[in-house]
Amino acid sequence: MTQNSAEKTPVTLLGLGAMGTALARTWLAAGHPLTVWNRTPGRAAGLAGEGAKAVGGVAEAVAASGLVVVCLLDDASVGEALADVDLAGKDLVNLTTTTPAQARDRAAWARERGARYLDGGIMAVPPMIGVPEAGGYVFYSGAEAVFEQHRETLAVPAGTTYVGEDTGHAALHDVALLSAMYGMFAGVHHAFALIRKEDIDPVAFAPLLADWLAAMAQGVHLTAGQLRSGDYTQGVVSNLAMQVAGTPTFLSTAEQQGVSPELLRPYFDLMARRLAEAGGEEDLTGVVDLLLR
Ligand code: FVH
Repeated sequence: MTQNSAEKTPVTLLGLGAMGTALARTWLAAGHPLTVWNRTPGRAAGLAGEGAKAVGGVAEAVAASGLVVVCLLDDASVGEALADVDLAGKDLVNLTTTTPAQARDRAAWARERGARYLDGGIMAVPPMIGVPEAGGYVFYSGAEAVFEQHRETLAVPAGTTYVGEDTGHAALHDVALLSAMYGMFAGVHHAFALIRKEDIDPVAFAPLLADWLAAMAQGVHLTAGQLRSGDYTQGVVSNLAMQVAGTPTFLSTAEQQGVSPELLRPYFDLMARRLAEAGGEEDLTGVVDLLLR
């Protein structure tokens, strides 16, 4: 059901950093009555000029709306900001990046104070907020009733992906995707280091790298299928024995190019361990099991 302007859900937003400010602008543009609070009040001035109600106290901000969205630096700042605030009857949606355990603890903390709780993990940077074609979205987990009731309002800044009642799962999805991103950037940086001292234009090299990574990213589906079936030899294209045999080439090339192997070597060590334990017919998927403690 689409709300007309007069029925738009009032929103309170706590936190006007780079992300909070971007979120705020989208709710204002969509016609939601918006109350904002920030620890450093000066950051609210611009939004007040755009139609937000900027208040000086966090309790006043929370009292203004049934839906309270929090986007602060970290979990500690959420606890600090809301320590003495009456949350009874509120729907608290926390978009602050946390660990899964912090999200679950924060949900219990909110319940004890009479609030319903939904956790969010933002898969976007501020310029992607309010730009649907940029592809940004937010993982949500926790109280499904809160998600359903506010789905339309939550979809204003970015897409929404609900990942279940376990409150920790939005944070877990968020951190898992970002961890994969850091692994990817580790490889990207190693690749650029390899060509850095040569007469190779990094700008010309970049599309080759990006296209290769995009093609190889399809491998996550094969990995997922193998993890689900438990058969890591299923559909193998490049087996582990062949890949481990190739690792000296990568390490020697790094040596010859004057590049530290410190990003590659830990992964190669895991590949060699898995080869020793499980044989060479598998894919790389067995490394997942080696990481589990
Ligand atoms: N910006 C990004 O690229 C990422 C994208 C993915 C999601 N993250 C997470 O979003 C949360 C907020 O990030 P942000 O970009 O808005 O961060 P800052 O610009 O640094 O603003 C931080 C706000 O938190 C307030 N704050 C800090 N400590 C406290 C505290 N103890 N009590 C109350 N408020 C606090 C700070 O207030 P002030 O310094 O202006 O007074 C800002 O409003 C974050 O979890 C990212 O991981 C963003």
